[in-house]
Order: sequence, then C-alpha cells, then structure tokens
Amino acid sequence: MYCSLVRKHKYRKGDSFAQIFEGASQKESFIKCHDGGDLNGDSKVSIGDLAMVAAAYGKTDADADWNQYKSADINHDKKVDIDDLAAVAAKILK
Ligand SMILES: [Ca+2]
Ligand SMILES: [Ca+2]
Repeated sequence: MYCSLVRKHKYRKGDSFAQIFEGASQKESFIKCHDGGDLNGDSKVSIGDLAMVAAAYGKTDADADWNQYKSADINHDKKVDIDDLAAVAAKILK
C-alpha cells in the first residue's frame, strides 16, 4: 500500500503559527492510501500480478496503449518501473 500525506490547508502569507499548526492537524491533513498490486483481480497479490507488472515494465502514459497497462503503475507516477515491481514484490513477501 502506498500512502501519502495530503494537505488540504493552503498556507497563506501572514498565517500565524497557530493557524499553520491547525492546518497541519489531523483534521486538515489526511493520509491517502491506495492499495494496488492485485492486477488480475483474484483478491491476492501473487507472482501472477508481478508477471503483469513485468509485462508492462517501461510503459509510460506517453504510450498509446497506456490504458491497458496503467493498472501496473502501483505508485501512480505515470510510468511502470522498478518501483512498481518492488511494490508488488514487497506485497507478495508480506
Ligand atoms: Ca492477483
Ligand atoms: Ca510507477
């Protein structure tokens, strides 16, 4: 699972420290997680999913057939590379 901190609060010039701390609180920020890795839809992450990422390896959103490979882009950085392979491999080992 990939998680990233999303800040909803936009800091403005002149914000007090109190406002900045408030903005950084749980209420204004949240962790967004996307669970990826199950590419073939069998509800588990296994070697078959890893093979699908491997098959899509090197694809980017600049490729005309990106739509058929984008599910292999586990971390949603618009390319399928070693990071995605590693993410799926890590899930298999878990
Ligand atoms: Ca699977
Ligand atoms: Ca990626």
